[in-house]
Amino acid sequence: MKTKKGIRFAKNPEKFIERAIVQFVQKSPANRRKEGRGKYWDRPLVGFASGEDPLFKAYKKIIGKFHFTPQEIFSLTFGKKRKPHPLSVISWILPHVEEIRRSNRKEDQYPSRLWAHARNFGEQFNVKLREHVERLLKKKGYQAVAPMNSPHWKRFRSPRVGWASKWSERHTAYACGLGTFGLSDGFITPKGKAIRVGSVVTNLPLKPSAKKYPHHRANCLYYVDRSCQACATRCPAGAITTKGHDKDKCREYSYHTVGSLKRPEYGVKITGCGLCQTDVPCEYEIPGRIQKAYRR
Ligand code: B12
Repeated sequence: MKTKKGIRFAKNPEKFIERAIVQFVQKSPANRRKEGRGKYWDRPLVGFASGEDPLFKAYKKIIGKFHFTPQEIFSLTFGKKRKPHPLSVISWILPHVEEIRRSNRKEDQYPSRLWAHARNFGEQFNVKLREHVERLLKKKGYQAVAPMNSPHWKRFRSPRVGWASKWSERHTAYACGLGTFGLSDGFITPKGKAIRVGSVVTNLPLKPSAKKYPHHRANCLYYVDRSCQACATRCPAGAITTKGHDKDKCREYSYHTVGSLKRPEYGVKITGCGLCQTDVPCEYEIPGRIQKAYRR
């Protein structure tokens, strides 16, 4: 089977999968806005990691024992094999389209209606994209699971790291070489921080993507030279300081203050907030100064 541009699955499975994800984002009706014209998501970035990447074991310490390794979620889904197959992880970044980012940039207290719709309907699209990738791999004879679509996935408050879950899309994207964390905890990629993330674990062998960044905070100006705290200034909840991100304050604001009190005005169940993701130097790119340093 070939994609429209003639990429053969057997010859180049990484390119084939990347192309399939790009095409789904471009063509799926679920990525068309419910109100007005346009889309939620622009062209995605796609990366790959080995299921045996030592980072996944390290996440047991960095996040908590509860965080699945690829092997754990795969075995829970498909049963334990005596000799486990080598696994791969596919991760993608969905950048908000310019119009949605622009609408949120203008706000200083609550998210724009468009942003709230992207949080609600755009994540529904992300769920469909995870299913699409699972189906595609099954059609090719491989097993695949999107941890966030699995009944085994849960979110909760851990005593040590606060709000967390059994599969972190951002830590997975970091293992796939797609970006790094910022002062706000936001994940900063070559397409910026105004993004959402998704992933799938499979027994299809895939070549891991290069890891371009020297450490897990390398794309954030604050951690490079303390020159920026724009996300902290933007946060209407006072949840971001030089000590980092107060997840309880952030959650209280985006779920309670915006999510329940203002919900009727948005007409969607989940609104998000995302002011820290827009009108900041890392909104749509890795800040220029950091990019230049990578080129040297
Ligand atoms: C729980 C949750 C929340 C909680 C807590 C967020 C958090 N920091 O974990 C609350 C309710 C506060 C929240 C808020 C928002 N969320 Co939220 N949330 C999640 C969810 C469901 C789980 C996150 C999780 O498991 N985290 C695990 C914990 C441990 O991660 P952490 O504390 O950030 O990790 C830190 C340490 O591990 C540290 N670290 C220390 N040492 C090391 C070493 C290494 C090697 C590494 C890699 C890291 C590391 O790095 C991190 C940063 O400090 C994910 C979906 C998913 N399954 O991933 C979405 C997700 C994180 N949320 C997302 C978004 C968009 C938001 C909002 C902007 C709301 C909105 N949509 O408008 C806000 C603000 C987010 C922010 N500033 O982080 C996106 C992230 C987009 C981005 N650019 O980062 C995600 C990935 C959803 C998605 N599918 O795209 N969210």
